[in-house]
Amino acid sequence: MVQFSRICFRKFGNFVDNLRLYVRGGTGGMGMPRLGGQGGNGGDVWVVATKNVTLKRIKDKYPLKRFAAGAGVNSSIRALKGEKGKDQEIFAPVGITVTTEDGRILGDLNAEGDRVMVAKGGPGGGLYSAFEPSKGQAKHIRLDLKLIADLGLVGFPNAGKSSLLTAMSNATPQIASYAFTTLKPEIGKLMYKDHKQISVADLPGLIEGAHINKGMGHKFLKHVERTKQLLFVVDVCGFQLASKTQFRSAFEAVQLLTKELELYKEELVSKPALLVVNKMDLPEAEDKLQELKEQLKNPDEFSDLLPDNMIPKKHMTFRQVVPISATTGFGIELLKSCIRESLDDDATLSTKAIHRERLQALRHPSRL
Ligand SMILES: Nc1nc2c(ncn2[C@@H]2O[C@H](COP(=O)(O)OP(=O)(O)OP(=O)(O)O)[C@@H](O)[C@H]2O)c(=O)[nH]1
Ligand SMILES: [Mg+2]
Repeated sequence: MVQFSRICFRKFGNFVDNLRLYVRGGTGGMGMPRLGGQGGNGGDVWVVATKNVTLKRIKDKYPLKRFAAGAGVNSSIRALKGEKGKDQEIFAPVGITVTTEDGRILGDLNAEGDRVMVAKGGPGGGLYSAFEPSKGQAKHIRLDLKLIADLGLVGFPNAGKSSLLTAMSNATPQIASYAFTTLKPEIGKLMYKDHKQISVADLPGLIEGAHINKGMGHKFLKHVERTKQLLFVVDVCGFQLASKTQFRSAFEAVQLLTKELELYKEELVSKPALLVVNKMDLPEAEDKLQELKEQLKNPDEFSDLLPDNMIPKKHMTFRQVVPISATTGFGIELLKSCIRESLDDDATLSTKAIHRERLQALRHPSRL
């Protein structure tokens, strides 16, 4: 098992969901004082959304991660107005946000062909600059892969997250009996009879210490941050990562997952969440489910097996606890309706809040 995870960690290194690049616009061309000639502007650098490109491919193809546009052409006797320098296009995947290094958003690439200018070329030299050209803008930018789903699956490895996604949706993630089968996020769509669709992100399993980058680490907690609600998935029989690590019951798994979220960002623990108790087809599952439910009623009483620093400050409040078996299909339809209900409830609440705000604004415009 341990060996397996090592191999997987190495493989995991292949998935890149953000990239830092250096970009520089072209320098302007020289003007010509004698004849009043204007140098060409430097070329600009663009990020362009393109099909079949991954951040990993950009990283491999351009290991220096530097992109510079061409210089503007100097003014000459044959062409008093110099030509503009060649633009540089960086082909990037659809679904990324382009930001400056300090997080200011420069633009989103949501559809193929969308483009964002990231570094402007310097103006060519001319009358107003004593014929001296300027340098192009130069900066570091970040490309950040967005993964926006309504729901994020949160669980230890092997809990059956991918099996659940397969049972509920059209997605076909890899499923296997070893830990860390899922190495990168995958989105599945839940379809409802009235054509409503809900997207669910299958995320790699978290382990104790995820917040300090153990296992898949921070990388994926960031995606949890972006989903509207959370779907905790636990194995009713508990979990053990390797023979040397401690066995954790379903209840402890819930506590540890909560702690990992809390340590990463405390607000995550307040997100609306459902708890899915999987593998109900296994022997003694029913008894274990009852035990878990009891423990969840009084979490403080049952946390004694966990080290103090792994007991969450605040417990997750689950809107529902839904027992299922991803293998036999037991409970899947019920879960789908619980998910729908939970998201619909929130949507109604936020519409009401917006209406209330507008009403307030109409009544007391001065308070705005
Ligand atoms: N008995 C039983 N086994 C299940 C059930 N759901 C999943 N499994 C098995 O549990 C193992 C792990 O399932 P996955 O769906 O890959 O688990 P995961 O949570 O996605 O795991 P990682 O991707 O490693 O985080 C596989 O061997 C599945 O066949 C279930 O309802 N009952
Ligand atoms: Mg998986």
